[in-house]
Amino acid sequence: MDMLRWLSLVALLATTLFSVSACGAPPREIAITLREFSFAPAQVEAKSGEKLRLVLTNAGKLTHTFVSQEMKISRDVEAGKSESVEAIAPGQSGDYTFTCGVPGHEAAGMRGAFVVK
Ligand SMILES: [Cu+2]
Repeated sequence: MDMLRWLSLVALLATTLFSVSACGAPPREIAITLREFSFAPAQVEAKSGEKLRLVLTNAGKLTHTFVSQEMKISRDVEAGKSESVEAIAPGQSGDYTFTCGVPGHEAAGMRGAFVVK
């Protein structure tokens, strides 16, 4: 086999392997810290339909929750603990609010948004 043919075969193989691995791509990890009374970051950018893994860490002294109706997430996070939750970003661009569901916490500032592009 001549060199050119061999190189094109290698290129084809590399392309195939790349597309297979891209298809099973792991979710993008986003760390969000919860405390009295905020989310940090309060704005999270995502692409429509993007696979995400949210790592929610409660750095506060009270239990907090992470609630997103559109992304079907409702997770309690005890003080000092971390919770990991997988989700798919909405298919349509826009701002999607997330909040803490503990009474009074949203009003105190525990509110943020996914900004989907
Ligand atoms: Cu809270």
